[in-house]
Amino acid sequence: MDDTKLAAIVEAVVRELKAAGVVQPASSSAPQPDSVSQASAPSSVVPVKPRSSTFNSDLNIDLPDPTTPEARLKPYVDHPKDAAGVRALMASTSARIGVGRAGPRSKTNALLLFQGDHAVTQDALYRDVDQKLLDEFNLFTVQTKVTGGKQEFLLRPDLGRLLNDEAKRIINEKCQKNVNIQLVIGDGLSAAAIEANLRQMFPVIKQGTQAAGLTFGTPFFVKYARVGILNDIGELIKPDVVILLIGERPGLGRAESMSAYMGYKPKYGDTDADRDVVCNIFENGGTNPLEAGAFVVQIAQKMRKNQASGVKLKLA
Ligand code: B12
Repeated sequence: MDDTKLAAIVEAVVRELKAAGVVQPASSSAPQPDSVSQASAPSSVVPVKPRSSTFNSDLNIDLPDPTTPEARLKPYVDHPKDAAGVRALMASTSARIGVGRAGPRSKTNALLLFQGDHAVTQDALYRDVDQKLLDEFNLFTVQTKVTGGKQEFLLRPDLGRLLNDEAKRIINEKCQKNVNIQLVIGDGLSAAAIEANLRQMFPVIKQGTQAAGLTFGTPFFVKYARVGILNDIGELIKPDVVILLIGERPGLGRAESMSAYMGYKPKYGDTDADRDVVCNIFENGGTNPLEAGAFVVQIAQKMRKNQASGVKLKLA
């Protein structure tokens, strides 16, 4: 496209913006060399000067925050046959429906919302659990065999299932052995999940265990933990039941979901078939963390009674 055609297009766009009141015409007494209005002057050269403080401040290109609950539920389908139906469908699911399209592409709003939600997911995955929270519950930290940071943790799940030698030494030194219930917290795949739920769930599990007349072992935190870490912990502490609170793989816009994975006398070679899970623990829409705490203690008692967990417990 030659410069003349381009300048004509720019001129037409600016004329429409002015007509719509988005851009104010520049005052003749105060020329604004960098403003959009200058582009309206027919010219064979397209203005490419960098923006400066004199850029027309009335031109607002910001969209409203797309992450508010109202914005998430707003339909963006052009001319829907059944507008109320689209709204009802959107309200019935957290799936991204009713987002419309701009030609073959996403609308800007839908794209921004996706990028925002994706950023929440990335933050939850790559961030460490707040040390202040761990201190609040006197949790000491040990680490798995992951040595290369989060990147290695994500690429090598096998290493996240094994305690390193230092961890074994510390646990042997600090933890009471042969307890009824051993509570362990692991970062897993979401620091946000632990931060959102631990404050509520920890006391319920501790008090529930003690109220049931059971011994509550020395709790601790495992960095770079996967579910399979249950086996190493079972071998070291020899508890009846291990409860592992761990961050679930975050979904788009859903990073605060935690799980409690549990096993009866976990040992080397145990698999997920030997374990139980209470999942989707979060407030407002998931399993409430207070209720989940009580439920987990009930399951632990059932495991002790039947001396089994996982599939064996279901068959008992
Ligand atoms: C990823 C995932 C899987 C992956 C795990 C592979 C992997 N290495 O990550 C795969 C596809 C294999 C899988 C399979 C199954 N899963 Co799954 N899974 C999930 C998911 C999406 C995330 C789990 C997570 O983040 N864990 C935390 C991280 C840190 O754990 P990890 O160590 O990286 O991975 C371990 C766990 O994910 C565990 N795991 C995964 N699913 C299940 C299910 C059960 C019952 C147990 C005990 C363990 C377990 O297996 C991994 C290896 O040890 C959850 C959804 C959720 N909201 O949690 C469902 C979820 C946990 N799975 C579920 C189910 C039912 C299953 C299956 C039984 C499905 C089936 N009928 O075959 C199988 C059995 C799993 C097994 N290992 O024996 C349910 C559990 C419901 C319940 N309360 O019992 C969930 C909650 C999904 C759902 N909403 O229905 N799963």
